[in-house]
Amino acid sequence: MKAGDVGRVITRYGAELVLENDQGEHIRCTTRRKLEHVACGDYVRWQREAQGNASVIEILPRKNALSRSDIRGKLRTIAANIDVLLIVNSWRPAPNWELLDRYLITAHSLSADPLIIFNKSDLRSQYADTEHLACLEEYQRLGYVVLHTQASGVDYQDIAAICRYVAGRTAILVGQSGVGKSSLLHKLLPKKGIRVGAIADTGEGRHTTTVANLYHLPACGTLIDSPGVRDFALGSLTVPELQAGHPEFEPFMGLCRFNNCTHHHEPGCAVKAAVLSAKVPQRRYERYLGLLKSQINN
Ligand SMILES: Nc1nc2c(ncn2[C@@H]2O[C@H](COP(=O)(O)OP(=O)(O)OP(=O)(O)O)[C@@H](O)[C@H]2O)c(=O)[nH]1
Ligand SMILES: [Zn+2]
Repeated sequence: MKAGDVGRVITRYGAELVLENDQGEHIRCTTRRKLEHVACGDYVRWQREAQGNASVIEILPRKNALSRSDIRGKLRTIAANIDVLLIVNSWRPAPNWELLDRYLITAHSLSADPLIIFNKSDLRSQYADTEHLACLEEYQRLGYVVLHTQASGVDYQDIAAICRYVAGRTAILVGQSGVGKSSLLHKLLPKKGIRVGAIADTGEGRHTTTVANLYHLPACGTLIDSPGVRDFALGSLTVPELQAGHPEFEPFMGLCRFNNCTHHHEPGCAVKAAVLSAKVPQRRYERYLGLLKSQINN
């Protein structure tokens, strides 16, 4: 292979990476110290060294990157180039609407498309109360795509719908504990689709659950997953990010009396007026205030 080929990082164990090239071949690679931040999902340029081993020489520009603190408190990039956030919720445990809002805001700040998944549809009639259903309807009215799934079910229509949504793009699974992310992953990835598992089988790599892996889904989609990816740092949202992550505020941007209006206590706030006239959903606005308070207190 010629020098300077492009590949995508499909997994990383310490200093060692596995890349995949256009032909679907896997290449074990090392990386130079200055490229230490290379992460699963990165597109890189690599070359064969004189000794025969492969080495990453450049990380190509990223669309975005997810990071989280490691055990020493150092911020590390854990995945890059994410197009879709699959935000998994369930009826039991009950929906955490504030967490959902945080993921939606984060998706917006990453320029990634959110897909709101409501798993455990078999428990819906038993556990979804009218308040929950009203909340969910608000998201649909705002234009968010909502998909109902049953990871424990034998029907694969839901899985096919997720794959269609992701098609040709790279997704991650996020959501609170117990909603069924692992169950959905197992249903999404019948064994043959798990390329990294195949490497582990041939002894080329070690399989550890904390390492982010890139998987191929049906319909040419890609999924990056690891426990670390599932709960990447959600803490650091700025007030402008918070506001930009609320599409219902958009028609009123620039109409508040103060340029830097937080839509909280300021007089002449167009967003507050819109809440009073029911143009902005009351529940979303109240949760926005809660998030605003937690960001300011941070
Ligand atoms: N009734 C029902 N139970 C489900 C469904 N999907 C998953 N479960 C169950 O929900 C529980 C939690 O599922 P997991 O897949 O482990 O959830 P998770 O989101 O990966 O949880 P964490 O690993 O803690 O983040 C398990 O007991 C599953 O069997 C579903 O569609 N219906
Ligand atoms: Zn305002």
